[in-house]
Amino acid sequence: MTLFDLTGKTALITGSSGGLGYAMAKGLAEAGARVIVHGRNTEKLEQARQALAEARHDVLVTSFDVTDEAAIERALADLDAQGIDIDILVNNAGIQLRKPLVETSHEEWQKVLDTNLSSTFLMGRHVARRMIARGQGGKVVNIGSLMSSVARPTVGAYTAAKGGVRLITQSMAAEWAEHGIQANAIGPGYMITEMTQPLVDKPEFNDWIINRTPARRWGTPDDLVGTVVYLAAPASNFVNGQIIYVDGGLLSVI
Ligand code: GCO
Ligand code: CA
Repeated sequence: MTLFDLTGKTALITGSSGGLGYAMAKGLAEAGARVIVHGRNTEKLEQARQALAEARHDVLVTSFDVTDEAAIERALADLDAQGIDIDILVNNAGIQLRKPLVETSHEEWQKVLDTNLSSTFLMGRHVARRMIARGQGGKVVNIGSLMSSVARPTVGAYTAAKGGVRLITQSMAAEWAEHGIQANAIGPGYMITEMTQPLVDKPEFNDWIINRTPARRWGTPDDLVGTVVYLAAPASNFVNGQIIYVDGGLLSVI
């Protein structure tokens, strides 16, 4: 088994019918994993499945609300019934809300925290219980953000949630490392996706990113592939509770 070979492993990536999630699913498949693509939009999900199947990858799909624990349990029970074990869980599903805190309603706050943070707890809880029972270890990769450690105006709920992703990752490491499970996080910088396209289209924001990022460019979803394969592979078997920022150097330079 080479350090980066995922052959024989099954990876479930939440929110993977497009954007960062799809790029990570494709990268994990290219490293040999069977991938379970997840999303709520069945049309986008089918397109993702077809694209991966045409590239001759072993791909399955599943669709459920990551904030609905009963739906999660049903989806995982369905995989159990097919004898499918999840070896690698990538908690990627998330939403953004760009609004000043003083204008953010409690409902809006709750939805962002549920989708971006509670989902990671719920998926982690139900998958780790299976990994621990199976006794073969496993990998959990939680997708945080630059906002797991720094803030900017108007993304307060998202930032609080992504800060929580960083610390729930450390909590997972604290409790699950002894079971051979490595739980780590990735903190994507400013990557071009549907979520950030409105920012790319704003000349003043785009200029700020180019000048503020040492690499002088936006990231692309493919910039995450190497890091997610590393954290899903034997190469990271003694790495736990870490967050790796894939941000072109932005966080390291004032
Ligand atoms: C924003 C962006 C960021 C990025 C990403 C950066 O409005 O500032 O949406 O939050 O999405 O999370 O790491
Ligand atoms: Ca297996």
